[in-house]
Amino acid sequence: MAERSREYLTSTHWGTYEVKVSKGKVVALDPFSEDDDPSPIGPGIIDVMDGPSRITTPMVRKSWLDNGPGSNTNKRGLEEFVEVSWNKAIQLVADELSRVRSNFGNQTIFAGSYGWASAGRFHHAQSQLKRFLNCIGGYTGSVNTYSFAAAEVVVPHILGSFREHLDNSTSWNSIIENCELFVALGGIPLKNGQISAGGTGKHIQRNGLFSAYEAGIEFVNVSPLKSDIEHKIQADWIAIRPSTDTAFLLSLAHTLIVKNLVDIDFINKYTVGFEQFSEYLLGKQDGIPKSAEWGADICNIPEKKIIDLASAMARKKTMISVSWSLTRQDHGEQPFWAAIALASMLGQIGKPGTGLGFGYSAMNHIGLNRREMRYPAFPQGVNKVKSFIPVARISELLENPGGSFNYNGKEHIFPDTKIVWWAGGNPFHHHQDLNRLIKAWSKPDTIISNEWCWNALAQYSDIVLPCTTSLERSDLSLTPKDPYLVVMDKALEPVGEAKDDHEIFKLLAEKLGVESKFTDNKSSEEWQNWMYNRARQSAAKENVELPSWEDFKKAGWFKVPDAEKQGVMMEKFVNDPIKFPLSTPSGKIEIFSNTIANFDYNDCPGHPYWMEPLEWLGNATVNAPLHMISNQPKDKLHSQLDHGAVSQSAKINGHEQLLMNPSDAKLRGLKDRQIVQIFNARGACLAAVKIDEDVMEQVIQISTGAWMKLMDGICVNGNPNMLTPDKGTSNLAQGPIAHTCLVEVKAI
Ligand SMILES: Nc1nc2c(c(=O)[nH]1)N[C@H]1C(S)=C(S)[C@@H](COP(=O)(O)OP(=O)(O)OC[C@H]3O[C@@H](n4cnc5c(=O)[nH]c(N)nc54)[C@H](O)[C@@H]3O)O[C@H]1N2
Ligand SMILES: Nc1nc2c(c(=O)[nH]1)N[C@H]1C(S)=C(S)[C@@H](COP(=O)(O)OP(=O)(O)OC[C@H]3O[C@@H](n4cnc5c(=O)[nH]c(N)nc54)[C@H](O)[C@@H]3O)O[C@H]1N2
Ligand SMILES: [Mo]
Repeated sequence: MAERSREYLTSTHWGTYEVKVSKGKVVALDPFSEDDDPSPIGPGIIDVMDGPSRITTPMVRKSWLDNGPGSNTNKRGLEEFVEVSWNKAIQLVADELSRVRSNFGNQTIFAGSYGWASAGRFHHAQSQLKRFLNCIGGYTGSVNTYSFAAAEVVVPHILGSFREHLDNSTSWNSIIENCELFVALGGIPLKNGQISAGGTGKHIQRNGLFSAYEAGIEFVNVSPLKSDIEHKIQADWIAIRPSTDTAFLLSLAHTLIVKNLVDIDFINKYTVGFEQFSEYLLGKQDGIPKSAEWGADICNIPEKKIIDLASAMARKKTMISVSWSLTRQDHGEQPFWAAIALASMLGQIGKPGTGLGFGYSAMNHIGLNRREMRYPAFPQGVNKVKSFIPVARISELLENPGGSFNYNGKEHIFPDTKIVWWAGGNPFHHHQDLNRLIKAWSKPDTIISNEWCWNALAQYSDIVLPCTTSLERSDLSLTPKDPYLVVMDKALEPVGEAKDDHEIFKLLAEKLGVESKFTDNKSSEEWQNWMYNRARQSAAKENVELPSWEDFKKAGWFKVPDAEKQGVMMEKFVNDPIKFPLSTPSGKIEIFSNTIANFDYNDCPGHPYWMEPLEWLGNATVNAPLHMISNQPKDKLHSQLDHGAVSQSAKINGHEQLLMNPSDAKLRGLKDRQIVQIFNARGACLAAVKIDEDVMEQVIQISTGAWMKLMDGICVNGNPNMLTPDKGTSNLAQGPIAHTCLVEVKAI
């Protein structure tokens, strides 16, 4: 390649980097000049670009290759693979697609393919897969995310939309200028703010949080983990029992009523259904007032603390932030609904720096005061198949063909699944109760994956199609969530025989006679040019002038100017509820929702409601006395780059760390750095103990992301999803409930 006038640039979900290449190898990923708080995650890719963990040729599981689809499917994950040529691999996949489509129909192809893949607007693996399948009749897909499925379904009933409010969260600057008290359920974990889906230019969460602290704002960290807010912020730590936030919020709301602190004007003007809710809070029907005393008992928090906090929240300019993790729990709809009700009662929604926020520092774009931009995605076409699953019902889909499930007021049927196809996600990372998934995984005839590294997904497939990483192809990072548009340079030739996902689907499209439908007769470069120019046109409508494609490519990046005014969530509605009503049936905040009440679900009534979670410290047993929090890892994104040097350096003898309170360690005679087994009735994994007072008693914390590697049925690397329960949040959203999980720990 010719000499370049600048370093190669690349964009990842965790940041933008300058890539240094020497003798055909990546030797460094240096921080982007604009980023004063770069994430250390980036260089984690360097040592795993090639080597034994890289998939370099198409591979087929031996029984499948010898005997065809459906052969020895219980040997998935155990059996050897045979290397095949690309020609052969494409032929095998094309033949299998034709067999299944003509015998069973396209709905038997499951290609929800949930996952984060890599940044880059064009080489987005899921979009490529879905466009291809839409060219040949479609597939069964999935709806919602693992991140906050419960909120995605319930919040639109309450506020008219979830995404709109999330994407227009009140800016950090507005908080800094106006807020006095910041109450954070689930903390403000800077580890998570390293990430933003689709690319991150400049990391802003640390600066936001510390500037708020320096401005004198008081922070309260309501979380089982003290470290969910940096120690330097000196937050008041309320160590709440996991999965009890709804009870905590209800008891704050009850306290406001009995102390006459409810902002009745706000309630009357902007909400409906407060009456039903307050009857419930006061215990008019069930005889149980949801008082501070009641909440104290459930959450294991002193009653006085709840009363004092409620008063302080009413007295001061208060922001309530609810972490997304609160939705990844049994009845995960309720904490968000309860928080919206509480914030309404305080009457500070829609006002500068106060009210409500969804997960500050869950990602870098929350509170980032960016302009609202609209950019095109790689068009997926139209899916003719209408069957779908709520994303976390994957095991049930495979186990229960023809069975029914409830979702958001309707009943649906699980189709029969013959082919499962994953490109850009890792169900053996993200799904709960992996032993159940492994069993269900043996049902389909064929499992296909596009992957670049030999993780558990690749190992549990029949046909593995090796794809490039973003360092081996040109792309552009273009996401409305971040003001930086970044050229992603091809820094390296593809390793081995790896091909871009687009190229893989193009070959398949050619084989099945739909090539020009798939490519639209555009090359990859032409597609990128097309997407950029479309973005340019839409930016012009917002009075933002993006440089020409050529100038953009030359410069390497462009920053869209910040929004002129500090963003305030729901400001328009609060300033003028008649002109800008919410898209709810009443046009107002629905503290009581008739729509949801009419669904008549016993696990999701018409207003915020405390229901005991499936597993919590309130029903802990001698066999499972500890609550396990499996939160997001600080040194990687989910399972991505777990095999790389950055993630590996945080491990203890190759095992993931498990944080445990000194008293719980003492009770079990465990020492720091000791290798232990975490177990419950569903499964087990190994981990290394780290004794830490930052985690409350009876709770343990282990990050997600360790690659599943089984020995005698136990994951030796420490994947917590061996233990988590696989059940929907409720009949409403059917979201995942990973954070609701009881376990025991023992020495090995
Ligand atoms: N216990 C527990 N489980 C959880 C959570 C939790 O809090 N606790 N959190 C959940 C949440 S919020 C999420 S979002 C999920 C995340 O789950 P996933 O998004 O499935 O996790 P990733 O590891 O990011 O998976 C991305 C996969 O894409 C592959 N990949 C990267 N680039 C490319 C590419 O260009 N092409 C192709 N074909 N593949 C590529 C990577 O190698 C990787 O295997 O996990 C969920 N699971
Ligand atoms: N470095 C890094 N950053 C990430 C990711 C990653 O994999 N790595 N993943 C990204 C993705 S996809 C997502 S969806 C977001 C998720 O963002 P979050 O949902 O915020 O992620 P978590 O780390 O699971 O949870 C945040 C904190 O909530 C606390 N918590 C857990 N259960 C409870 C509870 O019952 N009550 C209370 N009050 N607190 C509780 C935990 O102590 C935890 O540290 O993070 C994103 N950011
Ligand atoms: Mo997520």
